[in-house]
Amino acid sequence: MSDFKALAESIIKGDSNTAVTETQKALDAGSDVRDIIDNGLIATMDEVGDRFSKGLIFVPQMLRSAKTMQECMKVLEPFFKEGDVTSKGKVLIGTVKGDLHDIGKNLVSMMMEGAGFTITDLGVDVSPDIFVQKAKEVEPDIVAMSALLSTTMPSMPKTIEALNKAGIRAKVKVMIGGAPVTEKYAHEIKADSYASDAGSAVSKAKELLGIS
Ligand code: B1M
Repeated sequence: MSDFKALAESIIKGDSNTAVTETQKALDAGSDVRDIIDNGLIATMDEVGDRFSKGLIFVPQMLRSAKTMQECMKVLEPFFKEGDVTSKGKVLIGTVKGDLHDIGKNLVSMMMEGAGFTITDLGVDVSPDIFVQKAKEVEPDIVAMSALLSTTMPSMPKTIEALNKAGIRAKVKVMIGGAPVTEKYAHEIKADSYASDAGSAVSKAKELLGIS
């Protein structure tokens, strides 16, 4: 595992220029993209979350760190592409109603797109009605929901119920994820799949659609 101290410090400070330079440096030094994401970017956002919980930083600082991390992800995005990118299926993805966290959802989208899925990203704060309306338009193979707040997780079963009522639940697979979400919760709300991170979201999506 590489040392991402300077990268971590720049993300914590919200210093985008240095963070982008450090990300590029890590790539140039031969670090694995997955290592940079997991141990450089995500580990730092966990540290940011801890500092927020302890009252050492507040929402504006958390937001600056988030924006800085998104800049770093842009540097890494080209490396997500797999060789063969003929469409593997359509994925409709969004962060659920009431929830504005989109970094994890964006990472999942990028990796899925890189793996050959066609993504329709509905953004954040997506209500069950919008999921249904867009599912009718796009006819996705997978409806993917992200939630980062324990208070917004209940919007997941509400969305599944809305898909049911609209008569499209049987036509789509539902995948859920996000830090407070668990496999057990996925079973409880009758989602078809749960993924703990963006990499496993890709393999779970392939599994759901029976492709290798
Ligand atoms: Co917020 N926030 N936040 N925040 N924030 C958390 C989530 C929190 C854990 C911080 C803390 O207290 N330690 C806490 C939630 C507690 C809880 O409910 N369990 C929290 C809180 C409380 C809040 C506010 C309520 C704060 C306030 O206003 N008082 C507020 C809520 C706003 C709202 O949404 N309505 C808020 C606001 C914000 C910002 C806007 C400032 C900013 C988000 C900016 C943005 O996303 N554009 C922010 C941030 C940055 C965080 C932390 C620090 C980092 C989140 C992140 O981006 N992580 C976060 C603490 C933490 O996570 N440790 C925190 C990196 C990202 C790559 O990981 O999103 O987990 P993650 O995604 C992972 C997996 O979860 C998975 O794949 C990714 C990894 O590969 N995954 C999926 C995600 N979605 C998936 C979907 C899938 C499959 C996998 O399939 C569909």
